[in-house]
Amino acid sequence: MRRILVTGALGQIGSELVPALRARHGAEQVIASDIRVPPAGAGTDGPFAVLDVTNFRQLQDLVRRHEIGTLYHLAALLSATAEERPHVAWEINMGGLYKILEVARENRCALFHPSSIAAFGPGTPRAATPQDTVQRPNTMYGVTKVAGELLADYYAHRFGLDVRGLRFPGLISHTALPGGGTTDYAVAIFYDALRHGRYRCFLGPDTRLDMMYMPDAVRATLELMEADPARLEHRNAFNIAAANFTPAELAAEIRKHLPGFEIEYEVDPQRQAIADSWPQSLDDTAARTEWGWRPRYDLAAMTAEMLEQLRPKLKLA
Ligand code: AKB
Repeated sequence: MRRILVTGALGQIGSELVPALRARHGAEQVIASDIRVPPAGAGTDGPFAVLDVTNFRQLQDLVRRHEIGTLYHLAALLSATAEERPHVAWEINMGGLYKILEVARENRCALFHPSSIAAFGPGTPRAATPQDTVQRPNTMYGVTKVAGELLADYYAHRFGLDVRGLRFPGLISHTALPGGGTTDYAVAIFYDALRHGRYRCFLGPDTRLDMMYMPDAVRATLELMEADPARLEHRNAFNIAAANFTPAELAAEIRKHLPGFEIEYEVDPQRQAIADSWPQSLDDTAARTEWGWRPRYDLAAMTAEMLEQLRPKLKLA
């Protein structure tokens, strides 16, 4: 079997996807890569390479040297950072994807490329957003996600590349922190709830968004990549949904475990505007019918497990 390369492996998704891929295929079969060097002690459970995804030669060399057959391309800037540094976001999110697609084409690799709820914009129906609908985002992150979906579709149709993708909602994980996203509050709230008993939220109390616990996101990724290609009509990129809540609802759920927990709101206008431009919920019927997607974690199950996992990590009884 040809090997697997994961870009952005030290990020929020990569930190859990790499171990899942290694458990399935063997540690030596999965090359983790990132532009950052892993912190001492981390990244030693299998091969690791420093990789700048915008450097075509470095990428090509890595893919050929390790005989890569499948790429999981996770390296990207998230929404809030992309809005602060739009030129860098274009360079990394689009420039990186274009080079990954070219390397995948030349070496006949399969490719997973995540999209996001950010691929939709203010003109999109906000509730139960259909799989195929208006996509006119007004953020740089969203623009790169729509363009990425289209470019991936182009490579699939024009060159027969097996490229697949998911529109991830906000992702929640106890393993790695997200960085620079609009949905990051839904992770930070757990740390502050356990450490300080209170949290100051940068989104307003009624900001409703889809969210997903990382084990569901990792399983969705693996299931999509293993799905029978003959059944896939969409490929790039499927709506998927699991939990759906507002900051106030998440706070209420945390309070069931930590009765004294308090939340206050100090809205960041930029991140609030980004969240308000996104759908409140996605219709994931296509994912359910084309490859059998079923979430396992709702708000209650995710909250209970996040608190249980973070207590020992934060050295709290
Ligand atoms: C972000 O907030 O930027 C990401 C996303 C929804 O794609 N978590």
